[in-house]
Amino acid sequence: MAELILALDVMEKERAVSIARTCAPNLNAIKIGYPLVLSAGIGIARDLAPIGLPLIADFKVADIPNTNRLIAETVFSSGFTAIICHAFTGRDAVQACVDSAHHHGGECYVVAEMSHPGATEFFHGGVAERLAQVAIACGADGIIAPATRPERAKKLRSVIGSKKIYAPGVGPQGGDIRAVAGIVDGIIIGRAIYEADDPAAMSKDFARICTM
Ligand code: NUP
Repeated sequence: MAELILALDVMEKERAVSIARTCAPNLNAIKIGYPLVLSAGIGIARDLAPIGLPLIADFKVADIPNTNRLIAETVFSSGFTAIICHAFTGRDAVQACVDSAHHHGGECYVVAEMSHPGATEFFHGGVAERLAQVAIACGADGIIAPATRPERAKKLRSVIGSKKIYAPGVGPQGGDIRAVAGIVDGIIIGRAIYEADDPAAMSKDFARICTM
């Protein structure tokens, strides 16, 4: 059984809140990234808070430890409950995000391998496995692995054990939810839900598959 996480990459605040509200009964969390935060402001976390779902800040934080810490502090004091960071920056930089997250009672997820086709240019030859190991060494709560490559999610499962795997890439990126739902802990879905004629009905369908 996997969680369903809505990737809310909608640019208008009112539309974002409305879609989140209507899909909420079928969701386990909402993921917000640069598109919505840059257009609506970081206060979007407070606008979405009444819905009562965990809010994941997908900022793929990738800076020096002090800057990562400053970003993470802002994320958590703005009302988010989890943050996503990169790990190619090294263990100290990831640790800054994990420490800040845990200090605030939140979670930190580390990108192990990305879902788009170009990701294989650098994420190959054991790189993702090493990034997943950094996540474990830092005490992160889980990793991001591609729903577009279920065999890779499976391989990364063998590296991270019972830590969580959240997987984006279902729908327009080509991933099939049925192929990954049994492997990962959460499926991240954006366009296939928020661009649907009926986002609530579509999220309900995905949620049903997640629980099968
Ligand atoms: O490897 C990744 N792939 C990916 O698509 C890591 C991500 N964080 N994402 C995000 O997941 C991406 O930025 C978007 O917010 C969401 C997928 O959206 P969609 O393809 O379902 O619309």
